[in-house]
Formats: sequence, structure tokens, C-alpha cells
Amino acid sequence: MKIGIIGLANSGKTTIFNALTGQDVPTTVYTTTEAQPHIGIVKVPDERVERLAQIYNPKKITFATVQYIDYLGITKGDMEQNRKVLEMIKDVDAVLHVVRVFEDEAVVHPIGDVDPLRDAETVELELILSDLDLVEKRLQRMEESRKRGKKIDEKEKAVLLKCKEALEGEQPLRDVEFTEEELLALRHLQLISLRPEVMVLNLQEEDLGTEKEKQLIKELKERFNVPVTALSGKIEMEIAQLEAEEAEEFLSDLGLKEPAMWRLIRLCYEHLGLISFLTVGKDEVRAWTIKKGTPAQKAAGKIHSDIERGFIRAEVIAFDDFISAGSMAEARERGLLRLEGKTYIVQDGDIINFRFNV
Ligand SMILES: Nc1nc2c(ncn2[C@@H]2O[C@H](COP(=O)(O)OP(=O)(O)O)[C@@H](O)[C@H]2O)c(=O)[nH]1
Ligand SMILES: [Mg+2]
Repeated sequence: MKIGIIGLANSGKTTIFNALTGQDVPTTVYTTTEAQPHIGIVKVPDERVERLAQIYNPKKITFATVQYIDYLGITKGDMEQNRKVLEMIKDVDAVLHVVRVFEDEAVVHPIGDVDPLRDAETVELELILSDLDLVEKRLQRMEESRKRGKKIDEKEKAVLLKCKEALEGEQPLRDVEFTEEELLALRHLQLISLRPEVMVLNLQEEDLGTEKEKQLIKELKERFNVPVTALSGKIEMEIAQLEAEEAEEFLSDLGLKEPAMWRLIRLCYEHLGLISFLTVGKDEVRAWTIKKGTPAQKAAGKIHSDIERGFIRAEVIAFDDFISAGSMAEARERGLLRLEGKTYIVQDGDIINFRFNV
């Protein structure tokens, strides 16, 4: 899974990137213009994988991973610059939109003062304008082709017009209903407002867990129709640099249950409708990410296209059933191991052994 971090300059994107990845990229109080995006890959915490690794003691343990990309801020009214920023994250599965709530005189605000709702609106509008520009240019090119006597794809044109209308009404494309076919026709444009989004409010420590936090979350949720969560980027970045034991102590002092690193991954997983299935063995214990509702044969393709092609059956057991049985042999004995066909819908935490023939 790939997640792109966006927001205004100095909203705390890089700070939160550090918190999410445990990296230590320098942050600045002035607006940066550096050319390189920051990229961090982190494992998706999964107790099931750890438990299975204890049982199998495999040569290799592989967690599902998330890749975060942090680049420059979105600038109000600067389409050219914004396009450069968005170009960098156009193939992400989800967008993490950082909104500044923290007050700090030393940290310049690009619009002058701290106003979360206005800032979020500003960024959302820039995403919409950027998409509108792409859609209009594409329509123009199609029209030119048509004039030159070429046949154009009428289906694509229809869906582009549908996008244009929504975008002109300042509606992000993620709020528009599209058929699978329409989405396919749009795919090559890699429109950013089509991506699922999670909003993160970057609070100062004193505001954590307060009425102010609750109120803001409610307000932004209602306004933007996306999941909204809050954290203190600065604190979370410190936590991410600590050893596990120290981090736990620090968290409980602050009244937090877990680091934002975990909470945000879970939120994105839920919001994107992602689940994991597991494979086990002496060589490797591994988690694989799929979309909820994926049938067994397609899930097999995650591992290898040969397994998908030559799919015969899936031997499946739920993680909890496996743990209660204690071993595969015992699970088989108790009839907990099921043989499923290619249309079986894989469930979160299924341990699967694919039988295939190529
Ligand atoms: N007081 C305070 N400062 C923060 C917080 N998060 C980030 N900053 C500071 O704001 C400045 C800009 O942060 P940065 O992460 O570089 O913002 P970016 O431009 O969005 O990447 C840095 O000086 C950070 O230390 C926070 O939660 N509280
Ligand atoms: Mg930055």
C-alpha cells in the first residue's frame, strides 16, 4: 500500500512522516523547496504474524508494508507548482492530508494564520482544480482528434464530462459514484481527488484529547466526508525515535493507547477496505494485503501469477481456529481446516495453503 502525504507548507507533513516511519528527516520553520521526496517503508504491525512466527520459527518473517511519500506543500493558487507535487504521488492508494492546528509563532503559516477549516478547504480546492485542468486538457485533445477525423472513445468522453461537472461544482471525484468500467476509462489520468483520503489534524500537545479536538474532528468530518483523526506530530515524532519500552511509558503518561504510527495504518486499512491473509511454513511466515471481498483465486495471484493460473483449491483455516488447535495436524484432526474453491471470499486472518498445478 502506498500513501502520499499532502497539506500546506509547514502543516507538519515531514514531522508526521518521521513519526510514521521512524526516520529523522530534518524539518524546517521556513518553507522548503527541496527537490527530493522523502520515501519510507514500514511494516504493518500484525500480532498474528508474530504469533505464527513463534510457532513455525521460519527462516524469514515478512510483514505487509506501507510506503509513505512526503514531498512539498500544496500552494494556494499555484497550479504549476501543485502539479509538480501531485505528479510525485499520483499513483498512491490513499492520500493523508495533514491540517495544521498547532499554534507556533516561530513556524510561518503560508496563508498568515492558523485556520484548520480554511486550510483544508484550500488544499481540497487545489486538488479539484488540478484534476479539472487534467480533465479539460484531455477533453480538448479528444476534440482535436475528432476534428482530424479520428474516432474517439465516446465512453471515455462521457465519463470525463461527468468528472468535469462534479469538479466544476467543487466536488472531489472520490464523492462521485462511478462504475468499474468508468473507473477503468479514467485510470490513465491518475486523478488525485479520486483517491481515498484520510485527514490528520496536527495538534499541539495541550489540545490532545480536549473538547477542541473533538469539535474540530466532527466539523471536518462533516465538511469533507472523510475519516479524520488527530495527533501531535511533534510528540509522535519523538515517540517514534524511542525504544519500545520507553515509548510505552511515554504514551501512557500522555494517556495514549498506541503510537500514531499504528493507529494511522489501521485507519487507512479500514478506510481502503484492506485485509490480510497469511501463509505459513518453515521457510516463511508472511502477511499479504488484499481488498475485502477478494476471491481465493485472485488472492493467490498476489503470491504468484502461476498460483492464480493453476489454482486448484485453497486449504483455509481462520487464525483463531489454528491457535486454538495448536498445530496444523490437530486442526486437520478437528476438521477445522477447510478446502475452498476459487470463488471463496478470503477473510481477514485466514491462513491459506494454495494447491495449484502449472
Ligand atoms: N509546536 C509544534 N510545532 C510543530 C508540530 N509539528 C510540526 N511542527 C514544526 O513545524 C515546522 C514545520 O514542520 P514540517 O514537518 O517541516 O512541515 P511541512 O512543511 O508540512 O513538512 C517544524 O519546525 C516543526 O518542528 C507540532 O505538533 N507542534
Ligand atoms: Mg516538509
